[in-house]
Amino acid sequence: MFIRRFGGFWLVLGLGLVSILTPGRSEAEVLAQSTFDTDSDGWVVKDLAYTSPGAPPVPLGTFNPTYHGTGGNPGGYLSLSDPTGNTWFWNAPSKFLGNKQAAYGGTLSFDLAVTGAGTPFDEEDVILVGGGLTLVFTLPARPGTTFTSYHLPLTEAGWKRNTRAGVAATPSEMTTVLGALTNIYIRGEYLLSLDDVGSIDNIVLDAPGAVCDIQLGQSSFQNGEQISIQVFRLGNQKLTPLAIEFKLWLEVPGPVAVGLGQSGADGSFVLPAGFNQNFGPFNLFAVAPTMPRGSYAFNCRMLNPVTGALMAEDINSFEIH
Ligand SMILES: [Ca+2]
Ligand SMILES: [Ca+2]
Repeated sequence: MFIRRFGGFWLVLGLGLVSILTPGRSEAEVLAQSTFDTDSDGWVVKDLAYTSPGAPPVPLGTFNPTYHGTGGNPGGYLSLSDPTGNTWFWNAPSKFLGNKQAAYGGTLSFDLAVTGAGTPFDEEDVILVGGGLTLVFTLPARPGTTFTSYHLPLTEAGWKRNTRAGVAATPSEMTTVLGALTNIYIRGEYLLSLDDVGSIDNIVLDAPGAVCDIQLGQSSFQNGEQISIQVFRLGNQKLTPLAIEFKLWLEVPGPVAVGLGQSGADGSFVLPAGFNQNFGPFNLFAVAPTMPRGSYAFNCRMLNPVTGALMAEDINSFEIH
């Protein structure tokens, strides 16, 4: 039944129905987030030991990052120029800490960018400390020079004890850490040189819920290039089936957005418990000379079909030059 519904959704995608929608940011299921709209939101940088931060890490120094009001993904973001020969990490403020057991089964998301000419090096990428335990996670790929989005599962999957070569974490260890979080460290430095700059935006700690995750292959496109969608993930992290109303749309230069698909307003679009599928990669369309130049966005949103409450959203801006 789900597959049939999803097939119907793609049929709608092909028809290209037009509607007007205004994007916003999701607050649903969010336990804590920093999007840096006005300031650094309490984030600081901690220098940890190179080549091993320790378990738990012992910070060697504290630095205040630079706040930028524009140039983020979108809006404001933070950056830091490599200050020392140690390895520096973003250090979460108190609203991300304490008892966050509700995040078990959910997601820790953030966007990172790194510039510089040095040789990349490996170290623990994300470190959770709490309840007498240290759990670490290795990112699937290093950040690029433009913002790269990461979505880490807050189950035991992929997490190790103490070091990135450590034993696999257990479910009870993850719930223990999440129940008494004292630190979340996210590595900001990936290059051995001292010319590197790391940036961060959109840190979000989510309780389990609906997932729509879109990731584009690049952020700007020219004539003849395909708008490539690398990741198009739909999911339900809950332990029970979840009815959603799904919307997919394209923002184009000008006031009118193009609806590409919607499904489930009648409650008939149900994601099975634990559903997690990436329908990408695929190409959205090729850039033609007749298309308006400017800012576009390819976006998805999931709503509660009864109340209309926002359950998940992903806004992905790109430019056509
Ligand atoms: Ca931002
Ligand atoms: Ca460096």
